[in-house]
Amino acid sequence: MNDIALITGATSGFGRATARRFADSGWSVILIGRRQERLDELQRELEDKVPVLTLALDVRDDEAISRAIADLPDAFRQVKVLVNNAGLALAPQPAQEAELADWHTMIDTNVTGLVNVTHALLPTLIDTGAGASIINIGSVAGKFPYPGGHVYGATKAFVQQFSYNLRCDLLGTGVRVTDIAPGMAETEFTLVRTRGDKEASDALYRGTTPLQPEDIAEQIFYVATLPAHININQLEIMPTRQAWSKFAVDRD
Ligand code: NDP
Ligand code: 8X3
Repeated sequence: MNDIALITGATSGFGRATARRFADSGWSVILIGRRQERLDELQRELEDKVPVLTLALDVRDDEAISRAIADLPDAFRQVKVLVNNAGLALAPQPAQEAELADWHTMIDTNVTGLVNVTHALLPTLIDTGAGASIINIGSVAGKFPYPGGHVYGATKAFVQQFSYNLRCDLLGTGVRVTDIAPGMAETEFTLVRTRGDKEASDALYRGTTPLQPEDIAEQIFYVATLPAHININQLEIMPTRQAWSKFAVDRD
């Protein structure tokens, strides 16, 4: 039987590239996202290679998530790798100008959605045991504050600490946990963050060399396929052409 990976946010960016990466190496994939037509498209692309199950779900819907996991068909039941990737940033403006609804959406997706899927799959992953992995997609924004990062960065700080705390509780089960923290990567992320402003999105990536979705997919696959006795706690990955900046100071 093939190894099985469940990937959230598989309709775009890192998640879609990760689905392709695992399928290329013969893994069965369970793909979660809200956009059915994107899931169908990816299924058509991959199903000649490997078994593919698509679940058009919103990770914020805990009941739908736990029902879908409980009802997984036998051929997809014994999940070995969970990639908690679904997530988004909204409201790039300063905190004092952001809509409360956008803050809620980020928390509901990046925090609540991630714990919903994790909670539903933990018994399976523990049953899989040695070699199983939870790979959570955090961000450099969870470690380094920047203007406009407010709730987005805070949700990614949660992802880091939740990942570390999970490791403590899963000690002895064989289940590994990794927080992958990428920097600037060219996906639909900025299009979502700016509510469809293609020019702003293109401008952010223009004239530099951002990470590509395949770069992160390769790291996710690497972490997931290391020998079972190795746990990468965190991987922080930036483009070579991105670095930190100096502190800002308010002056008279
Ligand atoms: P994309 O916008 O390209 O992809 C986001 C994915 O998340 C889509 O597949 C989307 O699917 C899914 N998603 C969003 N909300 C939900 C939801 N409520 N339920 C189910 N799926 C959802 O962005 P990225 O690939 O860049 O983002 C993936 C992850 O990487 C996110 O967690 C992001 O925070 C993180 N990240 C991104 C970086 C970047 O610079 N791009 C850097 C660091 C971290 P659909 O809309 O179909 O539901
Ligand atoms: C996404 C990367 O730098 O836009 O998490 O916050 S950044």
